[in-house]
Amino acid sequence: MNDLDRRLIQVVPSPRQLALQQLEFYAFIHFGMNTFTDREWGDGTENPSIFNPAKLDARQWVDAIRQAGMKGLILTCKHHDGFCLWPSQHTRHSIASSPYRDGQGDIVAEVAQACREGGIRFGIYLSPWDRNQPLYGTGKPYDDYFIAQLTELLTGYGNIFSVWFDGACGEGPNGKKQCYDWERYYHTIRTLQPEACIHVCGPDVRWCGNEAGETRESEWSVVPRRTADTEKIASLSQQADDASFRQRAISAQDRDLGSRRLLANEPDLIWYPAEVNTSIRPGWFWHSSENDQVKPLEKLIDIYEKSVGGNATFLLNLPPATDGLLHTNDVKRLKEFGEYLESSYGCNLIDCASLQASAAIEGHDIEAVRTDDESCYIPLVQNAQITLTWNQPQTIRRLVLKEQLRFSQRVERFAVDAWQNGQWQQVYENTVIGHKRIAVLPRLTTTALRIRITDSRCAPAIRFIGVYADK
Ligand code: FUL
Repeated sequence: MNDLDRRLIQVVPSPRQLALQQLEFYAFIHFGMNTFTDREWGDGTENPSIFNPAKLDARQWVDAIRQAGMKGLILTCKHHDGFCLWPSQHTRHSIASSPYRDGQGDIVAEVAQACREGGIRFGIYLSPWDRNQPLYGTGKPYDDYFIAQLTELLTGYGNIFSVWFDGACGEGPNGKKQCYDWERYYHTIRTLQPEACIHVCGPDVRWCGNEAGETRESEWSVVPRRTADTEKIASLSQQADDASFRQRAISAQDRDLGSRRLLANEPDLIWYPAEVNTSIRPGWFWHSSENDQVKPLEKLIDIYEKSVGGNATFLLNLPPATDGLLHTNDVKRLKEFGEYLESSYGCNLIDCASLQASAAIEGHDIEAVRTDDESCYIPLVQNAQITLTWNQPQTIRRLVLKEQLRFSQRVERFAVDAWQNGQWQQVYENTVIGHKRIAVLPRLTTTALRIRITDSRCAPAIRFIGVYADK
């Protein structure tokens, strides 16, 4: 084992990062003042009197989310316009000043409760950029305000799995400059909700770098620590002007964040997995003009297979309409998506295959990969091969591989062969496995598949193998 590989495999996920990666697929809900003004960014001058989602039913959101196979929901409790979906004690720019439930409503509470009842994890989005709050741009007084709001959300609504910090700030060069005290924000979250992951402008989950649903082919989880500065730079205009700060950052758009070649010169490495966020429609908020622009099923499948199946998590945004409900077109698409997941991944053909590992480490049984259980895995020697054989020919379309992340990510490259016309033929090749790789194979019928780990950071540990027919 060389020194670099030894160093790389020491970087492992925290329990909260592992738990998030296992959720795989969860929803964003963008709902607020913009829903009523038909805009994407409000300027903070909106009158709360226009906010009145007459039929709001958070259970409808949660049902649609569950049907799609998602396991969590992150709500925009406050977007850039500063309007709060809960009756914050620290501003009048909130639901308490709106006609919704005669000013007695609390949408954060309604959603948190619907999530609890539906078995869906609940998370919060709280925009650091606040265009309504007069304290914004004053430094510590705004940080105090932000911490006070964060504290309300982290103490009043049960268990929180995610705090999503957006880096967006459109103040421009002549606008207000607020230098956020990130470390203080993180400390508050760690103290009040230690299991919550802090996303994007935070240390636990990184933004994939686009909002179109694209995932890198190699989405590494072990990356340089300076990658975590990227989003903060976008939001901190003062620091963005500072060349040395900028130099330390790696752009979220860079193609390579974690190859051995890049990491070899990096002194400080972190576990920082990618999240792919996109909206089911063109906008993040609901616009009646976009009711017929719900992403096609095929597009959602493609994004899912590349994100969840490419070692990232998938955060899909669903924007409720002015009546407070998800539109029927969105609900229908989510149901179709859930049915697709069920029919495509419901039956693992490994159940009727026999397994053989060319080089498992002694004392371990290859049979462990049949169980999709966090604790099971098979440690292999380097360049190992796993062969799956069936008595009857199988029509196979997808192969799922998972690594045991407790030992970091180790697979650098792997290939898949199918037994075709009396010989092995390579049908797939890729780099990262990590939490999950979904390999979409060319349509094939075969009696055997062979997985070859062709390069790895030390001996790889494979946690799960799934083989699925074409649907
Ligand atoms: C961006 C925001 O400006 C958008 O409005 C949206 O919330 C998206 C998820 O993040 O930075």
